Amino acid sequence: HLRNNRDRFNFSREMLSLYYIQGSNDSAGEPLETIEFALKGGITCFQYREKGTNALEGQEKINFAKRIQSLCHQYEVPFIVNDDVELALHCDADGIHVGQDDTSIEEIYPQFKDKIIGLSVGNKDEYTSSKDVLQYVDYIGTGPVYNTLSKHDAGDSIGTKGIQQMRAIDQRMPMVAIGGIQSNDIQSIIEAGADGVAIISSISRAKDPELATRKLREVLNQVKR
Ligand code: TZP
Ligand code: MG
Repeated sequence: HLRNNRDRFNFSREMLSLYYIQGSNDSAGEPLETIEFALKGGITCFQYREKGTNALEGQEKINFAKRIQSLCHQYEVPFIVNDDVELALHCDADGIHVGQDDTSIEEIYPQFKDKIIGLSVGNKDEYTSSKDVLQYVDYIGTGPVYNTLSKHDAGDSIGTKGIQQMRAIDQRMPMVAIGGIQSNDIQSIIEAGADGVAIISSISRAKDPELATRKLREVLNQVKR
């Protein structure tokens, strides 16, 4: 079945390898510039996640999203919107990512038939309760693997054990690991069965985000060979 945005980004699990997430207030440096550094460094997917204090809203959010989107497309990287169904449709984003407490997959699926759909599934229990909708989902985000400073309500960290458990329950579902991940963690996370790593701060708050991205990418290339 064709589950892509006008054939532009045919979803593949390789897309999850180095999945970068950022909003307007996650970066040490200028937000859009930081995203461009990450794109230059070799991220394989981008998610626009606008949260926290001073989060952009309304037209400002739309304008920022569009600037990011066109940057992503210059680098041929899919642009996925977190949570905001209206924004994703308005921008004609390549996909949407929702959490367990966001708009339900049943509700969004009909509007996102030609787009990538990601769902946060943090642990075994969430997997069980999401079972019915997984048929509509292209990938799951699992974590937090480690402690994170980037999400206040992230819940208990599951470690690589948690990733392993999730992979044992479902051998096929494309899965990206998230939460406190740094380059040293990548090998064990991939060996535990994740297809890739989703990262905010170890890129966005790095002294040199492009170099940090390159290093993460190098490790992934080595480990996934
Ligand atoms: N969901 C679970 S942990 C997390 C999200 C959005 C934050 C990940 O950010 P970081 O800085 O890579 O820990
Ligand atoms: Mg959410």
